[in-house]
Amino acid sequence: MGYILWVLIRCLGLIIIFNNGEASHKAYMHLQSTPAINVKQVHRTGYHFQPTKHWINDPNGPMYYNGIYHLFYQYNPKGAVWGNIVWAHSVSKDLINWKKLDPAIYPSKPFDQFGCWSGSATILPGNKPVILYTGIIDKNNTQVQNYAIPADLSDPYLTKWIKPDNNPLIVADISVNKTAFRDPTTAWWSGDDGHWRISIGGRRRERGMSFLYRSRDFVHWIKAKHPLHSKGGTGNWECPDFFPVSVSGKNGLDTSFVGSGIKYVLKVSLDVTRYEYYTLGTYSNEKDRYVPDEGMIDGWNGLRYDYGNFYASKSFFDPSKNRRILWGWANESDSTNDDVKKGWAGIQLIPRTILLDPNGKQLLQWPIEEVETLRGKKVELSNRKLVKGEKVEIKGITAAQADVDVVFSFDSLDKAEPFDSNWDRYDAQKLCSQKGSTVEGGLGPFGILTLASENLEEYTPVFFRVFKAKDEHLVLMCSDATRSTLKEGNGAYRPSFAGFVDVDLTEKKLSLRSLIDNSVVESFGAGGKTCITSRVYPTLAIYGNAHLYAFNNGTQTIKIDSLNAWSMNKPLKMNQ
Ligand SMILES: *[C@@H]1O[C@H](CO)[C@@H](O)[C@H](O)[C@H]1NC(C)=O
Ligand SMILES: *[C@@H]1O[C@H](CO)[C@@H](O)[C@H](O)[C@H]1NC(C)=O
Ligand SMILES: *[C@@H]1O[C@H](CO)[C@@H](O)[C@H](O)[C@H]1NC(C)=O
Ligand SMILES: *[C@H]1O[C@@H](CO)[C@H](O)[C@@H](O)[C@@H]1NC(C)=O
Repeated sequence: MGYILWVLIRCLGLIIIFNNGEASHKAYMHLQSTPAINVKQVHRTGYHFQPTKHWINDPNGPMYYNGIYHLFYQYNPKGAVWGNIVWAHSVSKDLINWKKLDPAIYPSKPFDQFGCWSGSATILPGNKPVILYTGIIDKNNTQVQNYAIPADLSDPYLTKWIKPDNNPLIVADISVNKTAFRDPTTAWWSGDDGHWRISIGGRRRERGMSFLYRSRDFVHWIKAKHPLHSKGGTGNWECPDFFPVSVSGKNGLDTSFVGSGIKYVLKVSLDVTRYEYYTLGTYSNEKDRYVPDEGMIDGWNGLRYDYGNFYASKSFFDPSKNRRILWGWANESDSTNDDVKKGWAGIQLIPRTILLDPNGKQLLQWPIEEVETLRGKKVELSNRKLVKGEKVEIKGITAAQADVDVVFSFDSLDKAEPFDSNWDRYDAQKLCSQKGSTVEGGLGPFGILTLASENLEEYTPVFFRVFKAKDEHLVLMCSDATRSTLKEGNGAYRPSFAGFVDVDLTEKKLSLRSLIDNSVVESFGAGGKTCITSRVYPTLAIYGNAHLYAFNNGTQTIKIDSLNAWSMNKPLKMNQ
């Protein structure tokens, strides 16, 4: 069962790929313990969560406990590539200002000596937090599930964590592939039968799977006969997240909530595509099975949290504001070589609140309200027409670090381009690569140009384009990194990320909000129905030389109903 499957020689030297060549994390052995010599500041974010240096990936065990938000995350303390992973730990009172603590969990025991991978937190009755995480126990990448508890519940920051000796709690039985058995969820409590449940990601051959385990005491766990859910042909499932959403309410729900008027969300991170997919469905306590709603697409044509750089996300319930908050990780889009030179790689995206769309068919995500406290200088624009080929500069704010919220309107849908029936309805990204911002259209492309240089040598457009299909209009939303940088880069990763927006066009309006932060553009279309995150590395459009425009390249005149844009401040304390 060798885990070293491919050994490639590249310009960087030896690269070893885990997991049968599926993406996961490439291990650049010789760079794993090469500390950053100097940390390059350009392209570092101003208001996103980032440690001062080195590699980060998955957010882990987010929770709110006694007035403090905790964020743990996968971190390499020794270098800017994946490796030496520990659970780094930061705390905050407002989800904006962060204080860095010592790593909470790191390899030290037989049940985790080869790695402390992702997991979740649960607050047990009596207000007792517990973390479940995946431990790697040997060189063959064998995965087990462990728990850790705070050493001192009276320490407001829960600085120290203990890994009791009765670990591991769960080892793979014979039916489970033990090298694809990881990322336990927050536990939920079913109410009637007195059992806790958790789910763990994995696979059975090419069938992606979310295993289900039950326990009465949180120590003895028994695998349920059936997984919570599975789907053939989707490959390994990582980082499952399972939680209820309210059908009509405006509040988030605790993971253990039991009652009527709810739907469930099952999200999985597909290792094969490196995107996250979710379905909405029902879950019954008695059967202990999750069933996606009729019409939900289960697999990589399905709904995504984000159509760009967003992976391994995890949500938690925040009882202080009765909301469910989602944390997601964005990796870099530059090369490993660049990451080593920068001395850092990976950011956590701005936390998002999650609610069910009133249409019941998808989720809505929106940046947490706290991010608005960072808004500084504001500029506004309203009732501004944009004819074909026109663009207007949004001046007076720091365009490299900004929050932009705009509502576009148009008088008619008549000029929407026909949607060719040969196009793949599910490959929005391909369509966006053919119908980019420079390709004249009818209704659209219109939107904003972020991180743009003065003469548009570089820019990352975020825009809509409306098509007329047989009996409906299709709204394409793109965040296109193709022209984001002048930097040479054969084969560099500069995707034209895109998704369709399931929005009612009766009012002939489309809204767009983008959080722009030096090397990241996080965009929310139509109030958070479709979200796209891009990582980009401009060479000219940096700091004070970045510009922001609104544009229209379609024959249909567009109106900016309202546009509000703010310079964004840095938090006073970011994880120093
Ligand atoms: C790892 O796998 C190899 C090949 O199957 C086996 O010979 C070896 O004993 C395993 N090592 C451990 C520590 O499990
Ligand atoms: C077990 O999982 C690993 C990692 O995803 C994969 O490489 C291997 O092929 C799987 N084994 C089987 C029998 O499916
Ligand atoms: C609009 O289209 C023209 C002509 O193709 C192109 O030169 C211009 O760059 C486009 N604008 C944007 C923002 O892409
Ligand atoms: C982020 O980096 C790009 C470029 O290297 C890869 O193509 C993506 O697969 C990767 N995404 C994740 C989630 O690892």
